[in-house]
Amino acid sequence: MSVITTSRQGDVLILTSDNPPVNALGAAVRQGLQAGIEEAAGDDAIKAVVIACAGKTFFAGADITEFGKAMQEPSLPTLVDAIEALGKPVVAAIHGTALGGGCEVALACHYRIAVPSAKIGLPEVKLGLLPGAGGTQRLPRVAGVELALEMAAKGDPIPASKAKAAGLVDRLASEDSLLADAVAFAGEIADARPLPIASEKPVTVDPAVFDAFRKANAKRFRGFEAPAAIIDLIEKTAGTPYAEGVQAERMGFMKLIMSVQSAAQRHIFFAERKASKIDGIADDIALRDIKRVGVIGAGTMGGGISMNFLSAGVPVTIVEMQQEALDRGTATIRKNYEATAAKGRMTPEQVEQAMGLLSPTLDFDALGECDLIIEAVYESMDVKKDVFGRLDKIAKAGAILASNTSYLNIDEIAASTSRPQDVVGLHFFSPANVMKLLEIVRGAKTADDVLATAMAVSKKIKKVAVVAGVCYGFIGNRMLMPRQMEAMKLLLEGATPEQIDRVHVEFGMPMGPFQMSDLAGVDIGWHRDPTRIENIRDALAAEGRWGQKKSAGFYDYDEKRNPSPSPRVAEIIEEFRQKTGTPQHAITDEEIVERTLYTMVNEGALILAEGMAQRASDIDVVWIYGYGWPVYRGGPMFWADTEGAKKIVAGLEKHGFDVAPLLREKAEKGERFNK
Ligand code: 3H9
Repeated sequence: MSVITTSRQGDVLILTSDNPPVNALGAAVRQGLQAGIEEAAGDDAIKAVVIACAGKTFFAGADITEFGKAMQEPSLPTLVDAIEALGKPVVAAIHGTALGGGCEVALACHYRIAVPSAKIGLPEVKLGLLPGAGGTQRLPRVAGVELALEMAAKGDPIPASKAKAAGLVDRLASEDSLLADAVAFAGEIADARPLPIASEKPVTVDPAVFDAFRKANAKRFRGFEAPAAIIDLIEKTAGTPYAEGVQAERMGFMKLIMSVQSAAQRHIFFAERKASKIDGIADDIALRDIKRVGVIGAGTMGGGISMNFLSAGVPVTIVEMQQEALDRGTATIRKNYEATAAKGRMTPEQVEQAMGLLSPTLDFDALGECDLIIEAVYESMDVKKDVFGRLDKIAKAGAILASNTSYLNIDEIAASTSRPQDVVGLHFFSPANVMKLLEIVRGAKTADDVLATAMAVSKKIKKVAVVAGVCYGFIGNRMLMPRQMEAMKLLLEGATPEQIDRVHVEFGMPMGPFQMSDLAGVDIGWHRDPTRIENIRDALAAEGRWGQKKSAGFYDYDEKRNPSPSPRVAEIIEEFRQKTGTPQHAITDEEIVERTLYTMVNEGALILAEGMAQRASDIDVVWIYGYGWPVYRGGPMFWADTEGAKKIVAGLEKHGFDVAPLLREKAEKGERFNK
């Protein structure tokens, strides 16, 4: 059966696409739509056309899986021009998300009707691309340059109501009668002439908007090629006829689709979706029912974890040992919600709704009614074992017992219960209510349905989850260790914190290793004995240089938290250089990359070979969503592929590192980590 079905209602021809899951505009869809347009052109009895989609959404864009392959005719640009040139009104009937090519099809239609819940957007930029089927030309003409810049350069979809206000949607349909409303609309405008043709509209613009937009978003766009290309393109073509503009768009699209950045961003799009698939577990495995969640510990982590569930409408029982800590934790949760509401991202009613789902208590036994209990207490094996031993006695049968440990052995924790099959690691990243990443740690005895339920729960609370095996630091923190260690050694050998951080920031990280230490707290993990000074970090901590919170760490900070190089830190580093007798040499930026980033790839290769990550792309997802690795570099393993394993092996050997056997094998065979 064709993916496009045609039907008629009176003199309206309805073209309906049914190409699950998201009605991507693959070759068959394009061919079917073109045939429908030709049918309408050749039949005088047809006065108007409606383009609609079955299933959960209007076209969600070009079929990304076709990129890089020979393009079958008609191409999307050809198709959208044919729709616009039909000479009879075409109405787009939009539900779900009209994205990318889907938005471009809608823009080529003469009229657009959408249900209120629909969203419309040009997310190509998130794939390192620019809209390539007229979007950069028709959208400014239909909705104005400013909205076009917002939508195309940032890539976030807008709701139907906003689209209506901007003239991007002509009419809102009733939520449950879109097709009927669209057909009625088509009937009303069947004879209206001239047809509103987007590509023929003039663009009016104040030339100052472009620089203002660049400036306002400089931080967000730093390092990315696509947003700059989109802004330049819209600016350059704003005064030119459509035919010229669309030509420039085509060239811009072809250039970006060949770029490493776009390959990296498309890799991450699919990697994120692949990460939710657990090897060896069937998709349809029966899940455990999670109606109430328990959280042990109302500190920063426990509070943040709780917020994820409260925001998703799941009741939470939060347990502390002292009333004061419980009150403080509850107050922080409320304060965070109120701050979100103050920014307009939540209503006061939603704040109360979320808070209403929270049951703070000092009674550990109250966890007995929870289906999933997450421990977020002090990072000590003895403490964790004690907590799990107590949980074992009171948790209901079948409850999932999770630890938020960042490093510790889940199997050892599980062994302190009589039900290791119910124990799993759920490693949230701080701040837990904000960070997208969740490492789900699979213990030796973790049951399949526990793992699958944890994955389903992660989706419910809008996290991107990755399955990790039991090893010290799991995937993310384990790879962080060689980086931090080398960064410290480089200081002794002659580098400065500023140089090392600059190299990382220029690479695209949000901050370098020392800026990160200062933000997280130099005192984290410190032994708290000011007389025991074994390394630079101890020396800083002993002097109260605990980072941003003390206005002094690896940097000095002014009252606005602007950092500057610290003469005192330079002295401390010098003292340690002398004390340890470390020979100095001029350290190049290249050496910093090799020693702090190649070593991460090396650790990633070990993790992969040991089966601690299911696939290389999972490691990439961890670093993109947990540590701010630049998405345009596709994560450490994708980046390793673009550098080439050979070059990385050579770089590691130059500095005397043990090369992971898997990395060496990739280098010898000329293979990539990500196929
Ligand atoms: C473009 O349009 C270029 C044009 O300007 C010019 C061309 C010349 N293609 O996300 P989900 C798959 S660029 C192929 O889990 P949700 C996805 O991989 C495109 N496949 O569902 C997954 O497969 P699997 C611009 C696609 O409900 C399955 O569909 N458009 C595409 O959470 C379900 O996806 C975009 O960038 C695609 N375009 O979210 C939109 N989209 O089951 C990209 C999805 O095997 N898509 N798949 O893992 C999205 O943002 C979300 O998928 C959407 C649904 C919001 C639509």
